[in-house]
Amino acid sequence: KYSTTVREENVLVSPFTDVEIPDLPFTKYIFDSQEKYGGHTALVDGITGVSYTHDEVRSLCMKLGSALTRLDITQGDIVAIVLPNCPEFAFTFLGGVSIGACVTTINCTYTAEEIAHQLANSGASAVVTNKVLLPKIKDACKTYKGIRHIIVSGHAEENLLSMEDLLKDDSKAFPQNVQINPAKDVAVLPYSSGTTGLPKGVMLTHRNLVANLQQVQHPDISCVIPTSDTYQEVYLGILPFFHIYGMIPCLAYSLCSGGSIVTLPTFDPKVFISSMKKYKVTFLHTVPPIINFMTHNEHVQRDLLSITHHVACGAAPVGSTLIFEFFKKFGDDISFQEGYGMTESSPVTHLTPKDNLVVGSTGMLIPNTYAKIVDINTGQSMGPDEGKGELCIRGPQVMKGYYRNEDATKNTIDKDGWLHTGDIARMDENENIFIVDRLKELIKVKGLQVAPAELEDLIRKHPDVADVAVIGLPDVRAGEVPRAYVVPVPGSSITDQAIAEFVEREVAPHKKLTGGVHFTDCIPKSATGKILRRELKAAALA
Ligand code: 4UV
Repeated sequence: KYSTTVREENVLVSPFTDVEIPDLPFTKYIFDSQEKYGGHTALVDGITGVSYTHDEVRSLCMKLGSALTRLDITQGDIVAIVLPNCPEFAFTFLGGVSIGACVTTINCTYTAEEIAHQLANSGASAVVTNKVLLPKIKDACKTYKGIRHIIVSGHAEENLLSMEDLLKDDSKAFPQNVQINPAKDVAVLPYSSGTTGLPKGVMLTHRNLVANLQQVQHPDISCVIPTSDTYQEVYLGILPFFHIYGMIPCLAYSLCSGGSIVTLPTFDPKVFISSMKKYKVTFLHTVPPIINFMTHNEHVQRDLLSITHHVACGAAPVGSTLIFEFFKKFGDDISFQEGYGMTESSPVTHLTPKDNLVVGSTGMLIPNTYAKIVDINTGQSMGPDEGKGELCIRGPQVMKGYYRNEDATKNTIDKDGWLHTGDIARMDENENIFIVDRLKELIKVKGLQVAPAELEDLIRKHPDVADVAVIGLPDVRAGEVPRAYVVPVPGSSITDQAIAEFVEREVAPHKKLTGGVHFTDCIPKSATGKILRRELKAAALA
């Protein structure tokens, strides 16, 4: 429709010099980096205080890789991890990927049904979990029969495999000659609903992940103080490792840059505050609800950040007002950085440059990355200050595609390699990006994804429901919350509470209909039957 020159005219190029992307498997990249930091602490279990050095982490990952190999888990197998943040998550994650298997990470607050769905969709052959979550996994395995091994951390039952035993492996079965093609082979398979529909497996190759780690280490962007004999960054691993933000910018970055990461399984305000102090956290990754909590909670005092030199925030809009309030409370000498990206881009595409925060902007393109802002009606790419449009991204961190879903892949990555983010952005004259709206259906609750289509499919199963639409509404604490509009079947006396409870029983807590259930006569739809969510949202906000 548009000539190449026109299409390419308004392509934005990163202002930073390109970085080199080593042609290495993801885990070799991490393990090689770790060699430099051998005796430094790498992982600390924030609850038990048990810690591991970088040398120990590498060795335990290889033991796990060897043990998985003995279990006949090999290149191409899918290993599912259903664990809260803990050192064992890292051992399994890197151990599995290092032998050429692909790891799919599952939200550990999911119900058995939700877990079964991801296990089945990914075709997982092994699952790693802990004692507490085991009953849910067993239930999930009644629905999905493809699991050959369940590995349990924390004293397994006799007939199951114990993580502790696997970690005693002598490493001798670790496959030395596994051939990984970094550009083609998929290392991790996190799930995302993308711009529409149900959650899909996002195929991130070894190269995608190595690229993103290299890109964010560019000296004009990275706020990390290098590890030395006298200094080491201490990160708080509070964002879930199953989500791309916790997995790559937090966990993997810490490991490859010689940091120490303290793992916490859930966000508990008291434990968060005490761990910040106890472990002397220097570098804090957050999502907007954590910034909101720190800014407005009376138990959080200014001195909580006395050791912390940097706070990063991303995964959802943080808002200028909150940032200014945050600075007012904690002082504006703290370095604050906002990041933007998606699971489909490994995740980072934009970061605010070091010492150059433009409040409200999610920053500039990171190295080796290109962007354009496309008019949603004409498809024409626009220049700075020409208005808002859909943000599209090209770069080495863009996923290979959605797993076993060519249609969704084609609808998201166009033939020229542009990833259509489904986010509406504008740009200022200095090429800072501002995310101003979301074109896609996605709802973000505390930075985590909720796919309206998934909740609609579930609610439609209720015998009293004739039709339904789910939208996200703004919420001070969670960022957004899901609300359902329901058309009851004629003559039904179903209550809003009954529907909310029906949903609550079937989904993870962050997907609950906290935004309420509203009854209506009809759901607004386009001529092709697509739910007009924007109309519902506009009416709700009006
Ligand atoms: O797929 P996902 O769940 O991925 C993420 C990624 C979080 C990141 C990425 C890069 C960082 O440097 C970082 O600190 C955190 O959450 O959801 C992707 C969608 O989340 C919204 C946007 O709608 C994406 O398409 N989103 C992510 N970051 C921002 C954001 C942001 N800074 N501001 C507004 N919306």
